[in-house]
Amino acid sequence: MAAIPKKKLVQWDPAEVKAELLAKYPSKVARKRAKQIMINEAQGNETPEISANVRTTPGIITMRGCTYAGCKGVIMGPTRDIVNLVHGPIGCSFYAWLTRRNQTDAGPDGENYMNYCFSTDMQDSDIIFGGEKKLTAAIQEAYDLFHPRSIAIFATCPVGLIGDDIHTVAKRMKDKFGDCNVYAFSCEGYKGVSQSAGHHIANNQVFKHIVGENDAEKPGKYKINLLGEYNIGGDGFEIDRIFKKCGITCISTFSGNSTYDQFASAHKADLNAVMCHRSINYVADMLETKFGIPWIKVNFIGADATAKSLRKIAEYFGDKELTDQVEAVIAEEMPEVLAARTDVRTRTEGKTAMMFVGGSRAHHYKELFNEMGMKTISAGYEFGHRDDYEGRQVIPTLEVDADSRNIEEIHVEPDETRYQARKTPAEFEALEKAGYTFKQYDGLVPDMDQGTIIIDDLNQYEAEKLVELMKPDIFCAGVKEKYSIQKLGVPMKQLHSYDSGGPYAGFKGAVNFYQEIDRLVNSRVWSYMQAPWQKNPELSASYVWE
Ligand code: CFM
Repeated sequence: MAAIPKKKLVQWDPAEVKAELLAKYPSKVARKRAKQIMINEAQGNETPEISANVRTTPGIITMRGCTYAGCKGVIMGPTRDIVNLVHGPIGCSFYAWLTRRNQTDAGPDGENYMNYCFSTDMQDSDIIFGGEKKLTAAIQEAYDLFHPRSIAIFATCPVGLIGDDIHTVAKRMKDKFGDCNVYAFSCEGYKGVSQSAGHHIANNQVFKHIVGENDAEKPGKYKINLLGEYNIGGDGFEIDRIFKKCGITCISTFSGNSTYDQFASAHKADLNAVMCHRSINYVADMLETKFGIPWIKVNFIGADATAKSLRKIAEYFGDKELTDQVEAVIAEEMPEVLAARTDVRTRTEGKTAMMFVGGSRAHHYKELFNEMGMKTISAGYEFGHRDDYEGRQVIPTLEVDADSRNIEEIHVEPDETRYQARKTPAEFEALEKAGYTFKQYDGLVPDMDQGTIIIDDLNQYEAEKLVELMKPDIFCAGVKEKYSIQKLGVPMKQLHSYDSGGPYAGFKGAVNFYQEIDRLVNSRVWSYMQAPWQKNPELSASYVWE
């Protein structure tokens, strides 16, 4: 690999960059990847729509995770009082053991199993003779030790391959205990093309087995659920602080810093605010159909976006008391944010960023970079669907392929006793006439500038090429990308786990982010780096098709 020239190129041609990214691939792979690389606003691009949520080509080092990761780690991981028992080899559990930095507050009861790692530790003999007995014994052991109110079982790849019936085992144990809800997730790693399938499997089961279980009235005047917020690096704590200050009651968060009872009471809220559209939009739809709770898209990443989202929540309730309080909170919080912003902008204005994260952050964090005067020149998702790029209007046109057919779609009807319209048709109409939008998300693409490059399921090779060609001032992705990017001389910020930083949500989070990014993009330390092979290239090879 050649050392990167120190001097920055001022301009790059997106069509040339795209051609360069594809140049080394065999033609079949190049054709497939071409559909996943989009020059924004179709400048000289034959593919006005992006191909997404499709299988990764074998052999390509994808940034994606597996379906089990999406189910066990992402959706169920942050709930503290459910024992999450993994049925599988120990490696799968180790991988999912608190590496996501989803934080929790142990709560007044102190019931918190987050720091434990529960696994059946499957061995060769279990693969040959079946693992159901071992699973039964593990569930019993967890119950005897902790008496939790709920045990969730997660299938890893071998469980699906040998055909252990985890759902029957779960049902049997639930009936046996009587005071512990036991259910299972068929979330084998191979079940879908990415972790996105795991989100869907997890959410479906939470909806079927938990939501609606607790009908007790919850105190609070303006009751909402926050869907798709996972309290990474304490983001959820900052959002909760702001809600409390505004007088907004959060009945449940799916699933940052959550408890079993929050899910069970979710139907008691009057509005669903959706943060990460990718991981949970279908739950918002199901909550609306079954219980009558409308949903809106919000974003608490970025101080301006936070203020906008708070105003949107207040407008829904349409109560002067709440509106005044929200305005007072914004007025109180913003001066500190603006002071920090003005300070960093003298150094960050005009710098460039690239972001390749999961299924929503590439969009959300663009807000923060905008606030710093920084331009996002290339971005994309690991596992976003077309609606996350292009907006929800494409959903009816999405093709159902063999992989998506694998994931259960729950058919939901209005609940006979619990369905309740939150507003009269006239009230909804008045809101919509005033420009209020429910159930709307426009996706990443409309927010990206013309000529920027949007890439789905970016891989290791393309990431390095992209950095080499476009030379961003900062690259944001995950730990798998971190060190190879730094070795290219470019600062790298993890936007999954936040490295060891955060929170970045809300007002205080924005200040944190400005200051950290300012330090990163204005430090020259990485540009002095040279990897050993850049100094002394020892090996060179070429592909057979060259
Ligand atoms: Fe939603 Fe997430 Fe994301 Fe996601 Fe994730 Fe994550 Fe993410 Mo890592 S739920 S899609 S599966 S916002 S773990 S908290 S950072 S890839 S962009």
